Amino acid sequence: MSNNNKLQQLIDKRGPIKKIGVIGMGYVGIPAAVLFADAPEFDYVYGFQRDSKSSGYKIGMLNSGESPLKGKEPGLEELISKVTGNVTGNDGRENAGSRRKFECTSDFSKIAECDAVTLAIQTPFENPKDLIPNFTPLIEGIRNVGRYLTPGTLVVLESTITPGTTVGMAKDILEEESGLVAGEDFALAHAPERVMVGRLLQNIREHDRIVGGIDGIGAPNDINDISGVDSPSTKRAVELYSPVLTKGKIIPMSATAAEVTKTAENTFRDLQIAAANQLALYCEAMGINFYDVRTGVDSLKGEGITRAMLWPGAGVGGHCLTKDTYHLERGVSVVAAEPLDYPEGRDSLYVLARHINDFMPEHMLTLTKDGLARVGKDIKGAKIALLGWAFLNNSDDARDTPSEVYYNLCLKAGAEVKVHDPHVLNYPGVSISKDLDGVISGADVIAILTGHNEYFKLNPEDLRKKMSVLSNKQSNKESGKYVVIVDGRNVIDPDLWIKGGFVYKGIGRGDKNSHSIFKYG
Ligand code: SAJ
Repeated sequence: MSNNNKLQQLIDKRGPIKKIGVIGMGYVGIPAAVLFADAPEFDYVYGFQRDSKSSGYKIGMLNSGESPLKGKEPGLEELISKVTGNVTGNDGRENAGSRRKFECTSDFSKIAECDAVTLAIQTPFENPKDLIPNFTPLIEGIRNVGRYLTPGTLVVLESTITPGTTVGMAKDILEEESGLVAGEDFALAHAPERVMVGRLLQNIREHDRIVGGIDGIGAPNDINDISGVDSPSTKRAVELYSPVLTKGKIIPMSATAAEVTKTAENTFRDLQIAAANQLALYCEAMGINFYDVRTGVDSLKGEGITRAMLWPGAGVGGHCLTKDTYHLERGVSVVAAEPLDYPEGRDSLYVLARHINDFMPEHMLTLTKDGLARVGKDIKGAKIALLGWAFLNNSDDARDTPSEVYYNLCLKAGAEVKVHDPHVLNYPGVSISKDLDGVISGADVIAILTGHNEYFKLNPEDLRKKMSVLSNKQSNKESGKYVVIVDGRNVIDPDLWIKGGFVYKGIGRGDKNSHSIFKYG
């Protein structure tokens, strides 16, 4: 009997998936678990969470129907409440409205009861320079699964991982801990998450879902070797994810192809942003308006013709684009099925894109210094109002924010910096104010790092009144009374501010960055 049949027989004997385990109660695991629990096809879901000092609190919160996730997540709290049986029925009796189908627990031995187990544990890079991801938390999760793994169970990795991890490290650990053989005794797949904070449930339901199982077991390149796309592992993973999709479709492939898909989709987004950033720097150097060029390029339409030019800005932050390129780069050496054929001695295009995006906060400092020089000031001792700490517009997420890079560069250059952000409540080592007037008053420079809606309402006259800058008709010499405004997110109208007596600098605005300084007041 070929090994593929053995696994298929085990799965058939076990019958349809009824009990599911989700490891890692974070912004990926929680919505995934409650969506599984809400699907009528499944009977019960365990959410596994270590009872650690930092996140053990989630267990009690989830079991009482509350979401431990910050920020607005439409429908999530209601769904948690429903699947934990905390919704009272219309006759007011407790639990009359819903029965418990989800339970958060730190008892990992319950994995033995599960037909399918998914792992959604973060894999950050300690330091992108050496491309070594910190897999420690993920490895601990995989070990826990291996310890309680039973024949016929499906294991799925949802975390973003270096290509080659599922068929490599994960398979090895699971086999070592369980004594079972992947693809023969248990099914193994990768189904990368594609969720974005603020729309977790919607993303899982509506995005297409990449599902990649390991190949069916056979001798390498054996004609009986069922490639991942239709191996028993992939088929079982398709059974797991299909019930939670509404608009989304399942896209089956091999486990390694799924890992490359996830890392490549973010690598390509980072590349597109870098292409826009480089063109913006060129436009500044050539004294033209990047946004005119973008409109022009974008006008080239037609079947199969697209340029999809993205937007230049003060930098690229967040947990996805800043690291997934390095996962992909590392994957090429980890998987190494064939020698890589690539232009000798040339940097990877993708890593170069990362360097260009990481350069943008430095460019913001250059614009700041150039603006101050126009009013006869030096960065040393200058007072800078930094507007926007979050890495994303109208978000409180500050992970890997470019604002921090700019902030540290300004401090290092001897400036004083005050930070404003309407959404980010706190950040280690940085005081963030909600008082925009307070942050701006007395500033020599206003630097816009994030495109929060609030900043689009700024106007020069209003600001001038608020600032302690003399507004009487003094001589128009370029003296300290002029204030510099540096726009890192194309938020303000340059002409309005230049006429309002500000010294303007903007990313991509080569047409305005050397404007004549107007008398004001
Ligand atoms: N950014 C630019 N120019 C752009 C777009 C973004 O400078 O044209 C900057 C943003 O300011 C931010 C960073 O890039 O600092 C990342 O922005 P993002 O819109 O890519 O947001 P993320 O990091 O949350 O990316 C997520 C990713 N989703 C998942 O990994 C599931 C990404 O694949 C999505 O494409 C992206 O959301 C999205 O489209 O919203």
